[in-house]
Amino acid sequence: MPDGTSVDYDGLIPNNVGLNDDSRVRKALETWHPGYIDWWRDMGPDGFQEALVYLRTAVSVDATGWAKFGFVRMPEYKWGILLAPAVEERRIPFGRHKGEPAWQEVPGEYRAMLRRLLVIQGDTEPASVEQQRHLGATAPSLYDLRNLFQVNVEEGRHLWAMVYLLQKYFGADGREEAEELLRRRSGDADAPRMLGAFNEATPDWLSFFMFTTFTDRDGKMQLEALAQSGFDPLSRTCRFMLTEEAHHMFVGESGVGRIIARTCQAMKAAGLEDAADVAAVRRLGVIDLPLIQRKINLHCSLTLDLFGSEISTNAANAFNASLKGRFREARLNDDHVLLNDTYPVLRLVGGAIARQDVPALSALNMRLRDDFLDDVAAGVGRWNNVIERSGIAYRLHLPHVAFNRKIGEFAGARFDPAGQPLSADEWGAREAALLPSSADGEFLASLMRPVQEPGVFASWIAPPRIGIDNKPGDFEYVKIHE
Ligand code: BYC
Ligand code: FE
Ligand code: FE
Repeated sequence: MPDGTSVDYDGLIPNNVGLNDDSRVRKALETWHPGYIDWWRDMGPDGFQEALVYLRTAVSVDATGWAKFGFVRMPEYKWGILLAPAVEERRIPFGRHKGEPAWQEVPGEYRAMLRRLLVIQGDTEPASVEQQRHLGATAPSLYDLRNLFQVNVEEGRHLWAMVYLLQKYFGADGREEAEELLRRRSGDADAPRMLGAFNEATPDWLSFFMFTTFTDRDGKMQLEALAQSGFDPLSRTCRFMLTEEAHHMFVGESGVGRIIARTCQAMKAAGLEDAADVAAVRRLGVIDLPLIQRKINLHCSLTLDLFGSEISTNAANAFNASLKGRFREARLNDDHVLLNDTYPVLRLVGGAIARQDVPALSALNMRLRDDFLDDVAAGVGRWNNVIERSGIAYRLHLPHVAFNRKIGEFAGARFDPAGQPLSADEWGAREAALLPSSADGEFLASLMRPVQEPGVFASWIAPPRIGIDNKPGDFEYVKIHE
């Protein structure tokens, strides 16, 4: 039996799940592999398949030193199946089965529910790669290009993680789902990805950094909730995915932070104090702060939709079944069963926003969304610190949860980012100031020019403080023409 930490790195599929001794699953995965590589070549980073990229690859699940860095052509990346080490005698931490030994097999009565969770999780991973596939052509530096590709190959690995669970534990159904995961396409009219935000375009690098700040952070929260699962293989898979996820959020948050820093620096150098003087700021070749606010409004509201409805029996059932827990379940001070608890939720009552206490089990999507908002608010606070240190009077805000929603209580209702109701006319008059407009898109497109000289950065973004893997500022992170 594999001990859960030693990784077999020599075969086609690096793994610490003992694939060598499991010929059924190994064959299923080896059969799936060529289709995955075809998908990666068709739908992965456009134009850079032959480039040598300085990537980290997971080679161990040891908390210290789990990755190694080196130049790799992306189609040759070693996508491995890696589970975090087993916790000995692990017991289920929540729900109806709280206290029972964690399951090593899927309980029959929960097959359908678990399969659905795995498929939805798996679907988002390749979707994000598809959404980001054209960004390489306009990367503001080789450093950023490399970070994009790092995120992309790891999202590819996250797809492998879910496909492994489907193939290992769901037989023929799992194999079919694994094929479907390669068939659906982000934004496709006939076979779209499953969740709304994963069918949106990622047209420019500000969008990419916002996506990795907000939407990858939904990934973090959902993985944290699934890492609690009574189904131990899922718990271990998600725990290891979370170590990679931290970098995705770093890419996003530091990317936006560097854009803000550059804007403030250029404004100061030009003696420009008024952030609202957008035309003057844009003439400096940097991105105005009000546009950054509009991108926050868009990406935050799209991401809030990913948490599902405020009141959800799906979420209650998944928790009751001990399949999907809460953020940091073990640190919460309650009975972890929640049959007698309530939780406050914002609802739409007679056109107005009202706070209501509802049964806690039905409000689990909200609870996770609240934890998400706390987490992301800290990031926005760090962006505001950058602005404040520059001496420019401007603050960025998260939009109200009722703003621009397509799922749940506030779907289709009109509220401004402060949570004030708007008439249809008022919305029409203010929309261009609240969400990115086509003129914003054209301006951003005009800035998106590739910079491929080592150590050089586009006009609109500051260099990072330190390099990846402590490399010097002029390190050639991507060798495009090798
Ligand atoms: N779009 O009971 P409700 C990541 C459907 S991101 C379309 O409120 P539930 C990543 C819903 O399916 C993390 N449909 O929802 C990030 C249901 O349909 P049925 C991904 C939606 O089930 C960046 C109906 O509406 N992982 O990893 O409680 C880069 C009623 O819904 C949407 C997960 O999401 C939507 N937004 O909650 C790469 C974890 N929302 O059943 C990767 C697994 C709801 O009536 N998924 N619907 O046909 C889940 O836990 C849940 O499925 C959700 C939805 C939280 C997504
Ligand atoms: Fe992921
Ligand atoms: Fe991610």
